[in-house]
Formats: sequence, structure tokens, C-alpha cells
Amino acid sequence: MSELIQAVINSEEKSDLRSFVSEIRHQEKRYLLRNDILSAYADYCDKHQKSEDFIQSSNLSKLIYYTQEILQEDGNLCLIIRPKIASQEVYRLTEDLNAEELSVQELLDVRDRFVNRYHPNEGDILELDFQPFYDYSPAIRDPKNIGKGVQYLNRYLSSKLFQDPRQWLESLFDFLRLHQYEGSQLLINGQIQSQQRLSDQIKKALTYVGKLDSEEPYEKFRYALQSMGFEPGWGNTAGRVAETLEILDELIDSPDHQTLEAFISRIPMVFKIVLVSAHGWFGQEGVLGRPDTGGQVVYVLDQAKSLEKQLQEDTTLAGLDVLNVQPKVIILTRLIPNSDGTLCNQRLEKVHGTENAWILRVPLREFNPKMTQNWISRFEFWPYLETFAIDSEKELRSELRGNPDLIIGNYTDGNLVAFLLARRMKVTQCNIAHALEKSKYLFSNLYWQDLEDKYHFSLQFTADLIAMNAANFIISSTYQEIVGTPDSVGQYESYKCFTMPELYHVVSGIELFSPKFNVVPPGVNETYYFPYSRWEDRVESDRARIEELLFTQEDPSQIFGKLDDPTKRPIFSMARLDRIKNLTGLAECFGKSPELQEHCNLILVAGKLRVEESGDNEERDEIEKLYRIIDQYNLHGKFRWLGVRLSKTDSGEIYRVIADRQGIFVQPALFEAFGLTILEAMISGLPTFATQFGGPLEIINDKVNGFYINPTHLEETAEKILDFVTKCEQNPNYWYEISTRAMDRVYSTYTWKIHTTRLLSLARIYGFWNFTSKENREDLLRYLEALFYLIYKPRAQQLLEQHMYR
Ligand code: UDP
Ligand code: LCN
Repeated sequence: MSELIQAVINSEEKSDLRSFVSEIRHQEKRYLLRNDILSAYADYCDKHQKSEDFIQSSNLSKLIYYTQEILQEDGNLCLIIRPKIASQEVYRLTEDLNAEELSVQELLDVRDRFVNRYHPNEGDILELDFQPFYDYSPAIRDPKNIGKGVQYLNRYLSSKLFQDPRQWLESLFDFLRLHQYEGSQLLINGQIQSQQRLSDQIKKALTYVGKLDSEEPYEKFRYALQSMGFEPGWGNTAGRVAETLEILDELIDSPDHQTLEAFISRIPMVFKIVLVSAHGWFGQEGVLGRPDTGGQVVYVLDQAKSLEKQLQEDTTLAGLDVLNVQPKVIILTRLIPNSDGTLCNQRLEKVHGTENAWILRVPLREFNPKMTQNWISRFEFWPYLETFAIDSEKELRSELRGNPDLIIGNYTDGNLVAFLLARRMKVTQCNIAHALEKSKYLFSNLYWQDLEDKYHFSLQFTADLIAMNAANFIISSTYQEIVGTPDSVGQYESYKCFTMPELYHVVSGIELFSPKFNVVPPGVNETYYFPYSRWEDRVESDRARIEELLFTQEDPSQIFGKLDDPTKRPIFSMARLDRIKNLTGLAECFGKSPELQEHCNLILVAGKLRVEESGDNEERDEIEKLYRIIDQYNLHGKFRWLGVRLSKTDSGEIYRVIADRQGIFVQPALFEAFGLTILEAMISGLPTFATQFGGPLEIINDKVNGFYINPTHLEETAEKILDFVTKCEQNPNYWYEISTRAMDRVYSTYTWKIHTTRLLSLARIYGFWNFTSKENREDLLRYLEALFYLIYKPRAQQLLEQHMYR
């Protein structure tokens, strides 16, 4: 990249650079983000009548394209350039256009100076650097392979392991001897005491099962196999046992990474899983749409159901029914004593439709009953996590009669609890972010001190760093969650280097090229969400009731607005009422377009209708703002707002009723990590317009199976929707085309079956590699513990004291 700067400086483009820089200097903004830079450059090109050729292919244009941020300091500009995904270079451009490269440390100092929080005379600031811990572990080279960690790890470690056949066989043998279920030995028993004997006995067993009918059930020949040294776990029929033994035989004779993966995927080693989702109202009814209770709860519940089913299938297939193995999945959450009519005050609740999946609720200690008896915002939850983890450990041990095989954390708080639990119980830890707040709130780290009262980001970002580095593996819903796109920074990537002025500098917060990252997108619950055209599965009375609710019912306690013409095409959205979801932006976009109002009604399902009923700051602000917009644009007669808590069945039917009327779904978030409502709308057959900021960019192919919108450009968004509506009016087939492709997209890519198979395979493979490579992470874990005790805990304690005075 420095070559690109040099190329600009050493050519006739230098004069353009000089005048562009001078225009930047005259801007009021001292800190320009990519959008500001691009629009300043567009203005510059416009004003100076630059040719199309210059705009498209000059070195200056390329340089600007790659520049993510510009900070002005005295006469100098500091350019932060991202020449490719997951890499960053920083230059200081002096007044006389000299470019000098800055180190990460220098950049962080510049940023601190920018907010007047640079105090070199008071000593150095704490630097957090995780890079040394990753230096000795394998790293992916090509950014396009980021997120395919397990494939990479498998290939890399197999080739290392297979180089030394003696050691390889020893590891494999030790690994096979390891497995037990509640005291019963699995796979091989004491009769097989050496690798050679293992090899001989496999051949013997293969000859034996080869003579049986392939459908012969395992219990019929269990004891014959046992006498040869083989315990349950190889298969439920003679055919399945033979297959598994053959794979192992091949692995011993001529190992390769594919055979290894196939073999490990069959090993029964995961029976008990804990999913931690700590802060929200976690329940099965009456919880969605509240602040802090949205997609994460939906995701974890569906995942739990699907995992339990898959574990059952796997144990049956492995022949473990003879041992009466019962896989168990526990969702660990907090118990909320004042539970507002929900079951969140119950200790144990069975997950509907499962045999052995449970919600286990553990109360917070009663530091301050005014707080701990009630729901606590996710931004305030930090002081309660450590004791919650300690208390949960005991509860989990008694529910599971031992330790789990895998702990999956969700969101920052759940991931921190997962770290504490996994450390104490010595179990594999997996992280799921759902949303990393750092990238959701602009400048959240730079101005953390100003935001601390409301958001406590110092705790959240420290917890994020601890948990993401501690995790054995991380699953993300999209590639861009990790490293963004060629022109936008990823959510995890934003943790790579940042300053928390006066607290610490992060010079390397996470290794993005680590094979711990794996993209495993979620699915959508197909029992509730399915195409509108599946009439045979729809209940007519539900349809009629929902139709009335959406378009005509009058009930001021939970519905605002009456439609002048309920037959107009509905524009629909449903989300929690927080600022980032930007439903107010959608209302404003609708308000700004009289044409759109002529053709369509806007219908929202969101939050509460009354400020007094909400206990959440952002929700209260959004409620007030929505009323202001309705009045400002006089949306009366064209707009309805439902402040209802829907059951799952109703929330599925709502999308279908909108689709019956050839409506559309709009997801206008300022940023959306993934966006489950998008999957729900698409599988129901709704043409979907979703934000271009975040995960939806990967779910939707623009103009093929849905549309991108820029929610900060209200007129442009209204135009796009209007254009679609007009096209549909001219050609009714157009709606069906997009609708059909939306449904196909979800069925081909976003199902829970795909998700769970992949997740369990990851858990087994990471478990295997942790065992065989004896990865020594103790140094990293000690460093993380130090962060926890020295930074996180004292700050959490301070927050607890503040809570005491509330
Ligand atoms: N949801 C709901 N009622 C509401 C708002 C949301 O049932 O009033 C559900 C919605 O159907 C989806 C989830 O909550 O399943 C929201 O998930 P998403 O990933 O879209 O956003 P999040 O709330 O997690 O940010
Ligand atoms: C949290 C979010 O903000 C959404 O974007 C996701 O879809 C949801 O969690 C589930 O992962």
C-alpha cells in the first residue's frame, strides 16, 4: 500500500491529493469515517470536473477507496488504510505531503490525543497484546479462508501428525481408550492394550461382522464384539459397525485428513451440552419483543431442540441405546423472580417438543433485591456474572450428574460465564457473539468514558476480549461478522486494535486468521415459519384472527392507528424497539414519500405503545420518536402499530397473512449482526428489503431473492420500495418471482439441520485436536484470568456499588 501512496505522491496526481487534502482540512469534521471520506471525494471530483477515467482508475481514487478513516491532527492527516480484508496500515500525511508509516501504538496515541486523553508524562498506558499467544499456533494465510477453521486445522494438524506414524498411532489409540458414558466404557476395553493388538482385532471384528446381515441389530452381537475388545459406540447395526471399523482400519493403514474427519464425526463423545444465555427474559412464551429478548432467545431455543434431536440420532446410530444413553441439553439462564407473567421465575422448564432439553434458571445472588429481583438490562448485568457462574456450576453438576462435554456461550455475558465455567470444569468452550456492541455503537470505545454511565462498555469490551480469546472455537453466522467485506470492517475485526483512552490500548486483540473461527449460520424454525402457499398447514381461524389484528381490530390498549384503506399493499416490519433497529427510520422513510403512502400501508409490530410501560431507556426514546414522526408526517389512516406479544404460532402466521396480500417485509436496522426476522420473512415468501449494513448482505442476493437498502438514505429507500411496488403493479409475476427465490434461498442454506450437524462435528474435531495436539493454552488462560481479576472485576464491583444506591 505504501506503494500506492508513493505512486500518488510521485506523479501528477500529487496536485489532486494536495487540493483534496486542503478541502478535508477545511471541513469542520476532524474525524472522518469512510462514508464521510467517500462523499468528500465525490464532491471534490464533482467540483473539479474529474473525468470518469480518473474517478475509476486513478491511484488517488484507489487510495481513497481503501481509506477507512482520516483523523486530522495539527496540520497532518492520519490515514487508516485497509488495503485488503483483515489488514490495516496507518500513515501520517504531513502538510508538505510526506507520508510516514505509523505503528499501531502511534495510531492509538493519535486517537487518544484526539479526545484529549493522552498523558505521556503520567507514564505508559497498559497495552493488551494477544499476538504472542497465537504465534505458536497455526494460522490461515488467505483471508478468503477465514471462517473455515476446522477444515484448515484438520488438514494442517493431520499432515503434521501423519509425518510421524508411530506417534500418530499412539495418539489415536490413547484417544480411543478415553471414551466413557457415566462410567460405562465405550469403543475399546482392556483387552486391547496396544496399537498392534487394536489393528489385529479390527481385522478380526471386520471378518466377524462381515458375515452378519448388515441390518442385524447391535444388541444381538454386542457380546461377541465385546470379547474381541470392542465396547458400544461403533454402530447400531452390523452394517454400521463394519463401516466405522473400516474407516478406522483405513486411518491406521493410510491416513488422510478426510478419513480422519469422517472417523471423528462418528465418535460418540458429546452427550451433554450447556448453552448459556444469561441476561434476557429467556422463556418459551410471552418474552419476545422485550428489550434484550430477541433473536438470541429464538436462536438458542431452536438450536437446543435441534441439538437434542441430532444427539439422539447420533447416539442411536452409534449403537448406544443398549446403554440407555440419554443426551441432555441445558439452557442456562438467570431466574427472574418478578417475572411479569412469564415462566422466567421457574427453576426448571422443559423445552417443548424435546425429551431431554431443559431451561435451567439460576437466581442471581441477592446483592440488592431491588435490582436482582427484576430484569436487568444487558448493559448493567456485569457485576452479577462471576457469582452466577459459581452458583451455576453446582446446579449444572447436579442436573447433569457430572460435567458437560461442551459449553456454548451466547453474547458477551453468556460467553464470559462460559469462560468461567469451562475453566472450572475443564470443558471445551464455544462462543457465539450474536451481536458485538462495539461495532453497533459508533465510537463506542473512543468515547467510552462519556458513555460509561449508560452503557458500561469498559466492562463489556474487556469481557469480549477475555471470552473470544479463551474460546476453543467460535462460531459466527456470517463471514463478515469476523472480517467484514472489502469495504467494511468486520465485527471481530474491530477488536483487533483499539484504544480505551486512559484504561488500556489493545494492540492485538484477536487473531482473525486463527482456525478457531468457523462460519455456521443459524436456521429458522420450520414448524412455525413456512411458505404462505402451504395452505394445508395453515389454520383458517388463526389466519382470520391475525388478519383482523393486523388490519382492522380496534384495541387502543395494544394497537395504535386505523387504516383508511386496509386493502392497500402492506409494508411490514417487526423488531424490538431499540435505536439500532431503526423502525422510526422506516416510519420516516414512509412519511417522506406521499407516493408510497398512496400505494401502501405501513404496519409495525414493535415493543410497547406507552412510555410508562417500558423500563428501557432506548425503548422509551423510540416510542416518543415514533409518535412525533406519525404526527409530523400525518401518517394517520395509513399506519398501524401493534404493541403486542405474539405467540410463536401467531408470529409465523403474521408473515404469511402479509404475503397473502402480496406485501413486503422491510428490515431497516442501522446495523444488523444477522437478522432472524429476515429468514422468517423470506421463508414465508415475503419479498424482503433489508439493511445493507451487516449480516443481511450475506443472506440476500440483491435484486435476486430480496433487496438491500441503505437505511440512512430515507428517500432512496422509499424510491426502491416504490419501484418494486410499481413493477409488481405492472407485472404481478414479479412479486411471485422474488417471493419464490426468497423461499428457495432459506431452504437451501439456512436450516437447523445443516447448522447442528456442522456444530457437532466441530465440537468433536476440536475436542480431538485438543487432546492429540495437547495444545498448551495455560499461558493464555492465565493472562485472561489476570485481565478478569485486575480489570474486569474491580470495575464490576464499582458498578455493583452504584446499583446499591439505586
Ligand atoms: N420478535 C417477536 N416479536 C417482536 C419482535 C421480535 O416475536 O415483537 C422475534 C422475531 O420473530 C425474531 C426475533 O424476535 O425471531 C428477533 O430476532 P432478530 O435476529 O431479527 O433480531 P434481534 O432482536 O435478535 O436483534
Ligand atoms: C442478535 C442480533 O442482533 C441479530 O442480528 C441476530 O440475528 C440474533 O442475535 C441471533 O443471532
